[in-house]
Amino acid sequence: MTSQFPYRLYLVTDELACLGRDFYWVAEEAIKGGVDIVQLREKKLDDRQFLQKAEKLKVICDRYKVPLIINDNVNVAQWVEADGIHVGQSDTAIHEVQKALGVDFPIGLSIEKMNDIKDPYSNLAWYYGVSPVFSTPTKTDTIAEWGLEGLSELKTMSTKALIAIGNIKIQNAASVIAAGADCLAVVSGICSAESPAKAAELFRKEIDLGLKIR
Ligand code: TZP
Ligand code: MG
Repeated sequence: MTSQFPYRLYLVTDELACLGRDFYWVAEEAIKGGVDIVQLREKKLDDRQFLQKAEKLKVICDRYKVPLIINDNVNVAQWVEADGIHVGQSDTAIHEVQKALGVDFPIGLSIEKMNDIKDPYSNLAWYYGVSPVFSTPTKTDTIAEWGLEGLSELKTMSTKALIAIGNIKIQNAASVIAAGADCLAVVSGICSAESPAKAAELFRKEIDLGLKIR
């Protein structure tokens, strides 16, 4: 299953975290630096604004052949012919999303606690977002952090690709990979970096290091 998720560095967008710089510039720089999958996640937009952003971001992602995943919006995912959709535990239920988009449409699912993988529907997921590995000011309505030990334990319980999210920085990236993450999902560590390209490049180096030491 993990082999069907070959991506290593997952940019999750947040326009606010771009600190006033052009959103599309940040995304493109991040991709140039080594981001190989992108999720559009903008909580402050209405449906029309979200769709417009998705359309523009899709053009950039297509140019670099990087998949675009849409956060919790079935209509937008369909309209822009996204490469996948991501839902959290309190979003649209994963089986409803699958019903709407079809069995072949890739769906990422956030896992907030061990019990979440006991839900039989969780098996429909393409990957699990391990949320949050570390608590983060970017998203404060979270239950509890997994920590490296929780992440490693989850790895032994599931064959799904595990995407670590939550305060992932260049400084802890290698240890999160070594603990069992297949991919790192990053908001502020890339969007707020002085050079999003350089940050992505450094993340990729740490990911390679983490893969070697695990
Ligand atoms: N889900 C769990 S933590 C998080 C999301 C969307 C935000 C991660 O942001 P950052 O800035 O990389 O800590
Ligand atoms: Mg959500």
